Amino acid sequence: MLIKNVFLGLGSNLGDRNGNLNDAIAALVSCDSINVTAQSSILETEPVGNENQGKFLNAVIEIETTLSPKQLMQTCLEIEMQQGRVRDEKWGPRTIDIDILFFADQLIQEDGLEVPHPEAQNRSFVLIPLVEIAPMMVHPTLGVTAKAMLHAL
Ligand code: GSY
Repeated sequence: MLIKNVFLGLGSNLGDRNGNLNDAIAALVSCDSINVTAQSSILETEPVGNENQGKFLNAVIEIETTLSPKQLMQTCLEIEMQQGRVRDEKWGPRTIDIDILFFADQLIQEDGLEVPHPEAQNRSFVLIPLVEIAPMMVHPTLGVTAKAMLHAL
């Protein structure tokens, strides 16, 4: 089944940050089971969590997919690994991070996967690019638009 209104957040603060984001998007585009339907601008953001690291480049993309949430998470992890992501420090620097922010209006709580992303509404590096591509999308549990979430920050 094709699921629309799926949003992914991408971030990089190591190496060729712009290249890392574009490579990750190209890898997602090349998946038969994923159709990228919108892509935000890339913006530079101050690090959140551990401030003692370099600035990030962030973007949000909208996709439609036939993958399940777990399969999509696995695909994102594989792309991260292909791009040399080492998962060591929780809030540490990373070549590429791909988070599932929203999977249509589905609520998912499985080991290693929580959707909607529990911090999405608190992060301007998520909300600014999200509002650029989908200002009127509604958070499935908070019941407010992306635009309203950004306004509330
Ligand atoms: O959660 C994503 C990784 N990450 C980021 C990020 O992508 N952007 C900014 N600005 N700060 C971050 N802290 C972490 S962890």
